[in-house]
Amino acid sequence: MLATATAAPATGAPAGPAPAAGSAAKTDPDASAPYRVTHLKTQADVDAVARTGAAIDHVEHGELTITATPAEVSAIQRLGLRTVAMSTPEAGTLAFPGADADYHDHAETLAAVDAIVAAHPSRASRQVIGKSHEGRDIVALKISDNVGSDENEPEVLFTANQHAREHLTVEQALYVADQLTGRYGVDPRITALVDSREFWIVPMINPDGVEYDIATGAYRGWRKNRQPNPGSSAVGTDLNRNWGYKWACCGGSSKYPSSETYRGASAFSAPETKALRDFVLGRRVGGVQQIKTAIDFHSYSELVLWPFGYTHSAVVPGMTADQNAMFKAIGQQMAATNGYTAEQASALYVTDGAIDDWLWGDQGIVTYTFELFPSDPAVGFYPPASVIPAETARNREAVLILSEYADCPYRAIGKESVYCVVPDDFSMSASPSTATVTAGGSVSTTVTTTITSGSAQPVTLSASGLPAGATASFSPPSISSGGTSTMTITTSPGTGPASYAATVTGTGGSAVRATTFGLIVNGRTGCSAGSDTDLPIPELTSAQSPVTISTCPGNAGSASSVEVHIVHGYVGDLVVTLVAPDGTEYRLHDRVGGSADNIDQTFPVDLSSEVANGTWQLKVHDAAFGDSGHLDRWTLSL
Ligand code: 0X9
Ligand code: CA
Ligand code: CA
Ligand code: ZN
Repeated sequence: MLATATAAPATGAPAGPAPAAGSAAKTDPDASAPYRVTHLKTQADVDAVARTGAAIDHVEHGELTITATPAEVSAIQRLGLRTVAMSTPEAGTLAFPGADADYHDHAETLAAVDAIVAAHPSRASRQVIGKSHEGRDIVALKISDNVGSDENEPEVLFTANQHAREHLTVEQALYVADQLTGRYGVDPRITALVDSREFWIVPMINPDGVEYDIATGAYRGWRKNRQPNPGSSAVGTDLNRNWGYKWACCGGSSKYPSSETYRGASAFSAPETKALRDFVLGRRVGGVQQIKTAIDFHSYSELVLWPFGYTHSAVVPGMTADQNAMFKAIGQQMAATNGYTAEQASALYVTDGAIDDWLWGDQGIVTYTFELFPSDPAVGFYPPASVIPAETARNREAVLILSEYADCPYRAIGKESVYCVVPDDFSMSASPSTATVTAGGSVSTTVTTTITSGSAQPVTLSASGLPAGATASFSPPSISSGGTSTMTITTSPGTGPASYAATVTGTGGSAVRATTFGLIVNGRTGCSAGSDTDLPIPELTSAQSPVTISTCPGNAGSASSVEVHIVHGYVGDLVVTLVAPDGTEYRLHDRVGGSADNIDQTFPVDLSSEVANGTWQLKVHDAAFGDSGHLDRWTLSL
């Protein structure tokens, strides 16, 4: 809710927004006030009014509703147009007493965001993307499945409230957040979107302006931020003229700080636009902008607007005919669901430095500006809170449509095959993914390829990382992606006992993919032995665990292994040695590992100069005072 509530003008009054507070309007020669401008004949007249720096709040039938300084009013009159001052609602004349309580001020907006995060911690998270001039947090809400990880999903951005007095836009953003979280698992369309998209909602870009607008008990009709302007008593920059694409190019913003459309001293001179810009730039991964579609919410006039705003031309550098057709198609589809009017932003009047031109022109994000309820200037910027549920729900369908297009907006003109071609790709897996074989034996697994995008491609299979002397064969050796093949690995009799990670590679026509296959080779039959008897390892003492091998012909292998499991609180104390039947010692572990707990390790060792049969010992020596433990079990494979 807003902290205070004043009404919109009395119904029927020819009034729109509230101006600067009544007394201030009389004492400050620069103060803006609402006017109607009549007797316009052409679009050029509208652009000429915009060029004076006046903020055009509404355009209809050759009449404008504006907010302008006295100098701007004079300039408009010099154009031969007539201006009519509009009535100013007084503080306390409550046409809708108490009715504005449901609007959210800054603190309440943050609380609403926090409540959503608390209720849906796995799908909603909040971050502060920057601070306003007066130091208030500007917050972004993320909504997605697995919200904690940055997944490779098309991202969608909703922003609101660049203009302070456009309070309904905050409610619109919170409505979208509520739907995406509260309807998850209930509405299959929402569930699918939240699972396949990453949503970002910035519900209040201009918190200083909001708090100023509502601070006194009478709405001030404030539009800009609250940043002072050096050398001027006039406060504030129009955030929607401060963006760095064609900034100040075309007479669509003012250089005068007193103007309602003051563009700022330079592009992104306002901390609020800079914070949002940096957030958007931060959404690039490997140079690719992840945000694909966006809506910036404003009020009022019930419009769906697309770029560019800086020019009346539809097709210009940065906007091809196909892109323009795509914007128009999606814009019209959305407008068909909410009853708004769909048109290029400049059809209203030329602006430069607006967010939509930057998001599209600089970042390639398919961005719309929505001007919300009402269409009637007599209701203007301050509709009663009773309209919030219906007027925010009114845009539900349009929001979902644009979100669904985030994977490929060009689908709207049937050109996904031209602009959204994903390369043919596939993934690979092996089942089983690990297998055990005795040296000299063979083992099989099924290698499956799965198409992950595009269409099928021929894939040739091969394997690497096998033990020495082993071979892999595939049946069939070549498949079409989506198909399977049986891989058979045959090991040689002399293969040492160990675990091997083989890599199975599928070389396709347009992608190369791989999977790993774990191969555990057991030693020769009759050539391994182990002990499962716990053996204490007292402080500063040696302990020996014997095993006997009696059925292994000839010498041990060059790739023999000793699997050791010792429970100990300080492995840096330990020296672990394998003692051959003839007394030769092989050091396996020599006081490394510091304070780490336990040894659970398989040590490869070349025992080819040892006769296999006989009694082998694992000797464990505790070389330092302070910790003790025990040998849990060990296995020798020759
Ligand atoms: O003038 C604006 O910034 C927006 N209208 S408002 O009455 N809410 O101030 C419209 C911006 C539309 N986009 C562009 N013209 N680029
Ligand atoms: Ca996700
Ligand atoms: Ca992502
Ligand atoms: Zn606006």
